[in-house]
Amino acid sequence: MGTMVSVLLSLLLLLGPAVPQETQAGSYRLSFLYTGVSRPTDSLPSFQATAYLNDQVFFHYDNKSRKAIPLDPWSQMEGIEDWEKESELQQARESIFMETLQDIMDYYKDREGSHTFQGRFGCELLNNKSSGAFWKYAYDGQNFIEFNREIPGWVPQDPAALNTKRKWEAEEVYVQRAKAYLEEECPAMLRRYLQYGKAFLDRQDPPSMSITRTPGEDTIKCWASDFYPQDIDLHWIQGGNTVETEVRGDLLPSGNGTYLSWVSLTVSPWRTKNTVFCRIVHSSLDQPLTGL
Ligand SMILES: *[C@@H]1O[C@H](CO)[C@@H](O)[C@H](O)[C@H]1NC(C)=O
Ligand SMILES: *[C@@H]1O[C@H](CO)[C@@H](O)[C@H](O)[C@H]1NC(C)=O
Ligand SMILES: CC(=O)N[C@H]1CO[C@H](CO)[C@@H](O)[C@@H]1O
Repeated sequence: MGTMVSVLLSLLLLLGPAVPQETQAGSYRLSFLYTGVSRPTDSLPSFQATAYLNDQVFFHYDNKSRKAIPLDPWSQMEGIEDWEKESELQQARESIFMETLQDIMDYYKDREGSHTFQGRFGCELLNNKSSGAFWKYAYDGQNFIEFNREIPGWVPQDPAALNTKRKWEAEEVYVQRAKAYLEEECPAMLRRYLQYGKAFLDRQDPPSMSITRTPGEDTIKCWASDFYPQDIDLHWIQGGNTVETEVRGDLLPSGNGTYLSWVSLTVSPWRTKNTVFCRIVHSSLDQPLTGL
């Protein structure tokens, strides 16, 4: 039981999910996304964890490497984290997380097929003050259990989660630990990371524009690439008026933390080259970019 307790404590200390979202000015988020699957494949490890600072991937851990591996530019920030310790922490969390997945599958006698367990947790700072936190789990895509800081305690959202709640609240200190993680430790970690990485998160990378036309198709595309932050306004103008967007491409992280987006336009005879142009508005630009 002693081992169980210390593992659970470290789990509570460390658990958190994160999903990339836009953040308002002066607001920063540290978040974690955990995914466990009952049927791992070559490309899908049984367990993986991704940590984010705002919408930027901070580090990645999985059941194959068993190591927390920071991405650029974080990997070059000497002292931002002790990666050996972080790896050990993720290993401890992995075992609790996978044990919980097993408990749920046992409860439902879900022996067949592939099952997924996900956890998301994290915290936010607004003007250096703790401004939000969350900690929740989903089983096969359905809400499973969530931490409520007011109660404080775990709120089951699924019959099997009653057992999980019992386990995670077996001692009052577990609950206090989870609350303290969200309200104190996580914001403190985030403050520390910001000492190293605030400038990177605050950076303004201006988009570059390009127009492409696929031969044989009657649409042209206006691309904005390599920009940061994510929020962008990209549209076609015809005869001085904004053309209602027909098709817009998703914002795709380019792999180095910048984004890519496009908007297409059907070329018809009345839209001549001279009257149609593309316009990009982004926080990094004093003046909108225009062009064809
Ligand atoms: C942010 O808040 C922490 C804790 O309240 C404090 O120690 C730190 O000095 C603050 N930092 C800034 C830049 O205000
Ligand atoms: C990001 O990657 C894109 C495409 O690989 C490249 O064109 C761009 O210069 C890179 N931007 C930065 C800031 O490294
Ligand atoms: C390398 C390694 O530790 N792999 C582990 C991944 O997870 C499975 C199931 O949880 C373990 O059986 C492996 O040992």
